[in-house]
Amino acid sequence: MPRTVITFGTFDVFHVGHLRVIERAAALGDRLVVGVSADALNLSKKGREPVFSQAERIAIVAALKPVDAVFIEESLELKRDYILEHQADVLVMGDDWAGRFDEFKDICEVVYLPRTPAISTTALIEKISGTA
Ligand code: C2G
Repeated sequence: MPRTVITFGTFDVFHVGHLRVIERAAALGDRLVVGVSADALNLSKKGREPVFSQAERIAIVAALKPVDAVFIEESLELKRDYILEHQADVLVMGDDWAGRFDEFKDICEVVYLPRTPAISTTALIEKISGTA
């Protein structure tokens, strides 16, 4: 049986930190499925509209070589359903989420990877807009 890895994220203003977490997630299995946060979910999570729409963000993530499948993550509460639906063996998240998804250890492995230092969508937006 191929080992399926699942990860989630907004992936707005796609940057190398996003790429690195996706590459490292893919290396933990044979198949990588990525849930890309819906625009409405991002608004409720971060209190602002993403720079790129969910259609644009999903197109970027789907085009990446290590990514086998993508879907829209509509709600944080549906994580268990997504894991089961995609038959994921491993859930991978950056360590800014450390401990937050331990409740899924009954259905899959849960791995938190160290974030890539010194880069974030928020920092990029501030740098580009001159507010940093
Ligand atoms: N990331 C990283 N290094 C960075 C920035 C981000 O490793 N410098 C990782 C995050 O830890 C996360 C992924 O990239 O695993 C996507 O980050 P975001 O787009 O910020 O996603 P987030 O809003 O945390 O959404 O259901 C969970 C959420 O949808 C996760």
